[in-house]
Amino acid sequence: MSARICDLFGIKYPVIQGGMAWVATAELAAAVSNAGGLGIVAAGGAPADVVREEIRKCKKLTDKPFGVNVMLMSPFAADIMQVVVEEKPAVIATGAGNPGKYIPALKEAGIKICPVVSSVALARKMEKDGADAVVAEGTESGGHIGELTTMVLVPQVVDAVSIPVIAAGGIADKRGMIASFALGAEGIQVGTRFICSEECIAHENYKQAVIKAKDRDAVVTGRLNGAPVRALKNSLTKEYDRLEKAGASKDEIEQLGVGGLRRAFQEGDTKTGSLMAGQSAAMVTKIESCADIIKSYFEGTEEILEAIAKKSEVE
Ligand code: TUI
Repeated sequence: MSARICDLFGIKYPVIQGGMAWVATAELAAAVSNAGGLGIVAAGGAPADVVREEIRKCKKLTDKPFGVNVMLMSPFAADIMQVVVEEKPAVIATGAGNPGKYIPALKEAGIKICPVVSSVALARKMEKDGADAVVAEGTESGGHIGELTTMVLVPQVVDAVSIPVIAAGGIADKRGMIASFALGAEGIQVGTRFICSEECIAHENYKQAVIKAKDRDAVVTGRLNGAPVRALKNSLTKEYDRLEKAGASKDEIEQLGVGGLRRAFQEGDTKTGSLMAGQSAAMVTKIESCADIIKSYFEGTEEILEAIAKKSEVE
């Protein structure tokens, strides 16, 4: 089944790298694409000219297909879409909104469209509007998140659409990948584990924070103001909670987070930086190359499949 995803994107392994703001640079995206997955350059909150440079840099670092993720809450989203139409990466992924109005121009440019969705309704709408695939992203993910878990979202999206579904959220090893395939997904999106890749240029402190994280360390802030974000617990997340509980205004709370990702990614500020990461941070134990990370999802899968066959035998 994964062949549909591999054929669609022109890749060897059905592994898509998550479009992590700041973290998903040209270096990371090119490394994932060179290793046979689909690397993604994330626009995050960057202006359009910066995104154009990052796309051009990625083109220099790989001759394999890669994608660009546009975060639709960005004030620059429309300008970035124009850049994407001009630069023509193989794939566009979107997050944090409905990309419907951009789809005709993207299709016209021959770019494959793969929106990230956190609900069945948006998945259906995206298929109707012409998306080529959807990423069904569970609440286990890092960054801006929806409500439903990967376990319940993926099969519902699979039942609702006939385009390929890529599972995301908490898929940090081959067990998660096989479980995703059991749910009907045809590919997986991996984010958090790629933060801890050799090729990711995030500050070493950010990577070590992910490696040190335990099961309940990836917490959600911003639930009350309607923009929930998952990140590793630190002084910043505690201050968010305090302000929210004290009834601070939306503006005041948003102000707190300004520059947070940059502080974590560039300066390695693990206290007041925003260390966005998914729940699977606790399952990431070392820094490896992107090629080794991808390989680890596909080596030794037979044992798991044999064990599943035994456990699900009917007498
Ligand atoms: O977009 C993401 N994850 C992100 S974006 C991001 S950048 C950021 N920086 C600072 C503060 C906040 C965010 C970090 N992480 N994931 C994909 C995703 N999309 N998750 C949930 C959604 C989503 C939510 C609501 C998609 C659509 C939607 O509603 C659309 C509609 O109109 O129905």
